[in-house]
Amino acid sequence: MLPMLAGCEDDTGGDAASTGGQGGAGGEAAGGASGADTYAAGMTRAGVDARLSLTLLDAVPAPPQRELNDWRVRVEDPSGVAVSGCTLGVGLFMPVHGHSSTTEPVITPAEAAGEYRIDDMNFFMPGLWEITFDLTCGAVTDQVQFAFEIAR
Ligand SMILES: [Cu+2]
Repeated sequence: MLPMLAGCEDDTGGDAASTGGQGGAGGEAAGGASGADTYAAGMTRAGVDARLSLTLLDAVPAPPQRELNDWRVRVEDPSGVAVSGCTLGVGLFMPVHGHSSTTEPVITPAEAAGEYRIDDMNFFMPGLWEITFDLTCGAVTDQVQFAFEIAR
């Protein structure tokens, strides 16, 4: 564990610089009080520009938990048709603490159209994590965000 991350474990310091103010761009269909999504296999989230959508086909473990997580996702157009040949970027971020993850997820195209495996997403501490997908399918781009509360 990196020393700089140790401070994240407690939020008791009232004078800790408030880094709030970002996030919240996509808050539709939020389930929890903290803006967290409620995991369900097959849940679909529209992109911020409504040009592409992403379905979270399944997550292992489910619901998402601490340490390494493997997801399977499918890129779709707004009518739900799978879109092939896309490039995905995946970002993991803790908005409350202002830091990302320590490792890069591994993204692998799957055999089925529009499907990708996202392996080794490391939610290394409990709390709210935002998972942001940058999708590029030819000339069409969009961004899809999920947010899950990771338990201790
Ligand atoms: Cu943190």
